[in-house]
Amino acid sequence: YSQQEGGASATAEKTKADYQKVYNAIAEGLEKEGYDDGSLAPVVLRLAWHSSGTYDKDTKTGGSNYATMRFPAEGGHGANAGLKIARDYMETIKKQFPWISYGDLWTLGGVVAVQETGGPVIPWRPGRIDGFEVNQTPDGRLPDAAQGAKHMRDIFYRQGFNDRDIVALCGAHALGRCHSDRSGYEGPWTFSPVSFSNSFYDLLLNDAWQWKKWKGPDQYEDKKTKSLMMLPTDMALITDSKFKPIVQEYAKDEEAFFKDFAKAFSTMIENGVPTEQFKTKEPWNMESS
Ligand code: ZEM
Repeated sequence: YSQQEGGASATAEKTKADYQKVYNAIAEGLEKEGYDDGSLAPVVLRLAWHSSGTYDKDTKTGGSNYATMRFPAEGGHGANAGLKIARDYMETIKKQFPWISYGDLWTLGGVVAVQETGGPVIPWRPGRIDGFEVNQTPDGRLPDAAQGAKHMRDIFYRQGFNDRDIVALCGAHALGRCHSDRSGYEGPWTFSPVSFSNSFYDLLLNDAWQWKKWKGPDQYEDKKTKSLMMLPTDMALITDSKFKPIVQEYAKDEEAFFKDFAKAFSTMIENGVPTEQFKTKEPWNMESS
């Protein structure tokens, strides 16, 4: 790739300013008229999460290090349906900055998506390397929305998270929507799906929810407008007696949610990356545009 920008200096040490340029390029292209709610931010965030959430702390496999969703087997896992849209968008950024690894690119995309939709600053640093097909993780490491609290704990404890982290991370459902042609589920969680806020918790607690009557998978709809949705796993956050008080706290205190989300998500996108691979000792706060 010697003709490309960065080609001549492909081996030179990159600085925070170089990564800020990548951040800015990702941010610039997120808006997309006619696509969903007008932004690629939600699906780009979902790519960062699904590329990181495969981590297993016991075997130290999975996680964002090797970006193995590039390969057909992992890319084809049911949970990853629809994420090609985000990977294709990221490929346009990779063309401009060929020196960045896919793992760094995709996790930085998650940071951009959160920050540019009004969420907290997510500490991030580079150092992930591109892996091989042999590094792919087996299917089944990501959560199944049809299940409940026990399954959520199984999946997130495996990644080293606790109950508070689980509740905070699930608040990302303030962003985006479900697509019947991807997961089978349908609809957004909030009235402002391109704005990162604590409104997921507020709606979950304070709206009345009922089972949606339809041919699709079991999901909830709000009684009042029937335009919002909750997954069975979302509902488990208020039926489980340990999760519920945390939902109540975040519904009242957006600052507490932002702080806890930033910490948990920053950890999630570093899981599985050997410490010595990171190019800086401390993560950076990238500037929002
Ligand atoms: Zn989600 N998520 N997620 N999630 N997610 C969907 C969409 C999005 C679960 C889940 O099954 C689903 C986290 C946790 C969990 C986002 C971010 C994060 C969809 C809809 C499903 C079914 C996919 C579709 O049809 O397009 C389950 C079961 C979870 C935990 C128990 C965590 C953690 C996230 C980030 C930190 C985002 C942003 C979306 C919206 C994607 C889009 O395209 O709009």
